[in-house]
Amino acid sequence: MVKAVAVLTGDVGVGGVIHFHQEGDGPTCVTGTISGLSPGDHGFHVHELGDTTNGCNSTGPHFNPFNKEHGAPSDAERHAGDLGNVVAGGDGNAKISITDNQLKLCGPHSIIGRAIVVHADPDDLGRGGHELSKATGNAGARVACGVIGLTG
Ligand SMILES: [Cu+2]
Ligand SMILES: [Zn+2]
Repeated sequence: MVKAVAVLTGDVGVGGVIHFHQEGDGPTCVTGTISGLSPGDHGFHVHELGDTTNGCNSTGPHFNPFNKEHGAPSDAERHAGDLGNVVAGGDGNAKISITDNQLKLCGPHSIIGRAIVVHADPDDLGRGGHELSKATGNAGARVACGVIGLTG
C-alpha cells in the first residue's frame, strides 16, 4: 500500500487536505475535503509539476504522460490527471471520494511530487466546444493547489 497526501492552499479562505492510496497495481482512491469554494462544480486535476514557486500557476499543464486530449475521468481519451469536478455545497465545502484507474502512486507514471489543483469554474470534460475544452476543460483560474507527497 502506497499512501500520499496533499495540503491545498491558494486564494484567501480556500484550503483542504487530500489523501491518496493505492494497493498494489489497483486503482487509486482519492478522498478529502476542500473548503472555501463557491457553491457548485470545480475542475479538479493532477497537474504535471510540483512547483508552487509562483503559486498554482507554476504547476504546469494537466499531467498527461500518454499525450492524450482532455476528457472526463470515465473517458479512454483523457489526461491521466483528469479527475473531473468536485462539487461544493452551499457551505462552500466539497467532500471528495474518487476511485480512479489511471492515477498511479508508483511506477514510471507516479503522481508523487506533482500537484493537485482545484479550479474556479466547472470542467466541461472536453465537451464544451470552447477552444480550451480539449486542453483544460475551460475550468478557469487555479484557486488552490498542493504538492502530492508520500505519507505513512
Ligand atoms: Cu487543473
Ligand atoms: Zn486534462
